[in-house]
Amino acid sequence: MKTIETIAREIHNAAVNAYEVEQISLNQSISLSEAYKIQEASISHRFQEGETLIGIKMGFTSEAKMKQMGVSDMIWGRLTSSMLILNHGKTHFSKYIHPRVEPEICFMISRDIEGVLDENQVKEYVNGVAGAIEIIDSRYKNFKFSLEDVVADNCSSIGFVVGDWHPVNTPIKDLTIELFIDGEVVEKGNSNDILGDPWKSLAAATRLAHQYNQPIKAGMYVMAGAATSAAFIQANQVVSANIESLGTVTFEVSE
Ligand code: OOG
Ligand code: MG
Repeated sequence: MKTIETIAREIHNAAVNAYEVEQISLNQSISLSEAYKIQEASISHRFQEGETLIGIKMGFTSEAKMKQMGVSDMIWGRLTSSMLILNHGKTHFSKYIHPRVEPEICFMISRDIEGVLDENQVKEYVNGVAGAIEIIDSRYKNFKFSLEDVVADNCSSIGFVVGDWHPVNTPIKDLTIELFIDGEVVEKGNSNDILGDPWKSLAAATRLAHQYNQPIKAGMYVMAGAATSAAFIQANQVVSANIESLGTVTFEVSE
């Protein structure tokens, strides 16, 4: 049996050096709470290497994602400073193992959140909403995992791109969302596919963050989770997402 610290170190090394590892659950069973401890310990290596926490992300907030990955519960992970990619920017394929992209909505937190808030209360703590793309890159072979495996692996986080910020009162319900690779639509969905209302994802984030003692601070990004299934990307592609009324987010994948 490996310790939490050993597993955390192995996953961290795999993530920062872009190589795949065996799913933990194939060799030993871990509980969900141990999985979150592995995530925390693994991300603490990033902090020791100079990164900072810049936000949190929600996962499996849509039916499409749960079905695609064969899991059935919401999860959350940590976004660190190396993960932010500029809109219209570039990323290098060599940073990744088998990356996928998914269209999301992102919130900018304006005031520290202490407790658990509902989908109306959270609006008082946000000063911007934006369309976004998340790049996910499971460290596990064949992108296969149990719920505990993916939580330990910081929910496959590796990158995210945020579009232009819009005021907090911009309607974000019932928006058409399209994901493009090289100009071709590869996924299409609606913002209501995120828990029926993306604000509910931020409310859920306050609940999970509170449960796991993770403060959500002013200035943090919160990613609401994908509205559609995720699509694999390759080098030399241009990825974009169009989120109705929030605009277009795009980046280029070079060698
Ligand atoms: C886990 C991450 C899920 C989302 O938006 O649902 C996620 C994965 O699919 O690898 O980020
Ligand atoms: Mg995501």
